[in-house]
Amino acid sequence: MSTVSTQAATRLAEPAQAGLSFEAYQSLYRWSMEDPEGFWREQGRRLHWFQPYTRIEQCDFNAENPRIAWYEDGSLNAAYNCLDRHLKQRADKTAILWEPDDPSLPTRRLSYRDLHTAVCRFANGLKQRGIGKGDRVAIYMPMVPEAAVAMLACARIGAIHTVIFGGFSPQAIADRIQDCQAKAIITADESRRGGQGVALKGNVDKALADNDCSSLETVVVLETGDRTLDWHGARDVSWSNLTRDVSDDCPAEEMSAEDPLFILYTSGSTGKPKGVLHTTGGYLVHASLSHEVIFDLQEDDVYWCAADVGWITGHSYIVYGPLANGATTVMFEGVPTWPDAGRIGEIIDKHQVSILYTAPTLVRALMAKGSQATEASERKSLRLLGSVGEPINPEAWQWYHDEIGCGDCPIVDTWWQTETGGVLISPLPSTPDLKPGSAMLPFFGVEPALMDQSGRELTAEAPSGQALEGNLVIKRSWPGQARTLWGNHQRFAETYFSAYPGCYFPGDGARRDEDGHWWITGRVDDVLNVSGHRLGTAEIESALVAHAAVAEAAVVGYPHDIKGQGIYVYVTLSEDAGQGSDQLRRVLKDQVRKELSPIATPDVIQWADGLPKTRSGKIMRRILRKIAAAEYDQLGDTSTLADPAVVESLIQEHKHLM
Ligand code: 6R9
Repeated sequence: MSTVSTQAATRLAEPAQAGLSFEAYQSLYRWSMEDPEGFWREQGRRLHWFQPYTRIEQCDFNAENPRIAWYEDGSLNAAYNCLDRHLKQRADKTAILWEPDDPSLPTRRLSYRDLHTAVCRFANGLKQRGIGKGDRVAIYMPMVPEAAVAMLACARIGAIHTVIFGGFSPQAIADRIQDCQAKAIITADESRRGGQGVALKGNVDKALADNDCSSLETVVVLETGDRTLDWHGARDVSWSNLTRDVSDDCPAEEMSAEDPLFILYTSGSTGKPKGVLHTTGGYLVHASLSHEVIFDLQEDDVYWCAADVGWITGHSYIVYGPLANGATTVMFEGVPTWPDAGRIGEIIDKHQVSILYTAPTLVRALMAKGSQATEASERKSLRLLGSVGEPINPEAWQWYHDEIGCGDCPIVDTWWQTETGGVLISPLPSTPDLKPGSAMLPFFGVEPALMDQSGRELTAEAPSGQALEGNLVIKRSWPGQARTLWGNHQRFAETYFSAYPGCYFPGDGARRDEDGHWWITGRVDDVLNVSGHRLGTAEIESALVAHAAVAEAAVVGYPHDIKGQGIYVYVTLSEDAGQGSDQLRRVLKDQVRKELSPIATPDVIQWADGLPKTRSGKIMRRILRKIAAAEYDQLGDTSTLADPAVVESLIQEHKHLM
């Protein structure tokens, strides 16, 4: 394993090989704050550059026109760094260890050599279809090694991939293809989860049939089973045909550090999902450095991140970070609670997994099953646990620590986002006195601060031992930061840089305690976090009002034992829709599933004659959130309401529903 940086090792208390001590973390962090150029110049050397960089950072958090660039004059290739570079020493090491949904089917192991060959062949296939540098390619795949092959093949030829989560609907696929004008989509006949098959190719066909996706020329289909497919003449090609007569050799395209690597769509508080754009050099430095240091990666680790490649966690910590570090990364096709709650433990024992990285929602789901989740496995191979996606409540943290980790493994609670590319706030395994529920300390180069509503920096004025709470901001750039939103730099500026000029605003609230440790308190905007998935209330609302019976809909989150947040919907029916009924509730839930995704399905639908609005017509979600949480006595100031009587009737109806 490479050390934090071979050169910098002389300036470290000890190399990462032995695990970074807390003192080493502190001195490296200090270095990254006092001499960011020197620090990041050094860390950039962990990658292979075709053309070495001389410039380190050109960043300006300008509120109207932010500009972020790292290692700008260097050139490299992400796939080369994840594959070719390891062939000398690790050709036979397992790169991807694949565990199928059906536990009775065999595991697949792809060595670095196998993966390199598969990527080169597939990349050559894409080239034959006229795909090259700068073209956008959508990937809508199950959790199979070919999903990673497809990503890396795009990276190899300089095409920009956009992975679409396999649970998304045809409409969501079409929206993304249209937004980035994708030239090709790579999919499979089906995905298998929990013993059920989902027709991925069928969803793609529907997306393309019902929408104008004229940019799209090629559909590549991986055939994994015997599902019958509709083949569309020149447009569709099977994976096996595409790679039949191609060479094993495909030179890696020389990319500028600031050339795009991928777009990943994520929900915002308004409008359609945003195409978050990541570039090549800085992203890969950050993903690989954070992966090595935060997970204290050792050469013989079996590392399992139980996320989906459709999310940023899958990009940075299943594919790019681990493979850039030459690690063995586990990919799991299925559902962690199927066939039963013991599956996670069985996979850990079967593959001797040493590092497990997952989301609090899964921990809570297992916790609810009690001993069923742990009795059939030993989990002795584990030495480190990670958490990501949402705040982890202390009970779940403790259970994860005591039961899954047998009381022996530190937990790294990693706070970050699609937009941050990699982890920004997290303990290291060596951080003393881990606090359940706290993301603890900033990663190298990350300078967090707290703001109040009026834009005053709380952290600037308070003494270091004082506890504070406010809106979290990051005061300077880091290499993995998103550079823009695809085709909409203005929305990028407005969303992240306008609230607190000179700072990046992630949309989360946080607390810094007396010891200087950070606690993320959750979203402060209209974004929900349901089972670790980000969902915009606006998207769900527009899926609902698309139904003729709905005049108006307002969506809020409410506390949910397993999901963290559940989806609570207030619906005002249109005049001629008649009375609300359970039948209509089912229809509306179905509408959201189809328009967006099953993960966006409302948990509760409450009929509302009216919604609480200001005189200017803005829905006061704050009040709706309190009612959904049954906190009727904490509604706060209701004096700006146009019609205060609405609130009482909403409360009565809520009591009636619960
Ligand atoms: C990586 C990822 C980002 C949002 C983020 C925050 C929440 C993520 C967290 C956490 C508390 C943690 N979040 N990790 N909250 N503690 N350790 O999840 O990206 O899907 O973009 O979601 O998730 O609210 O703003 P993404």
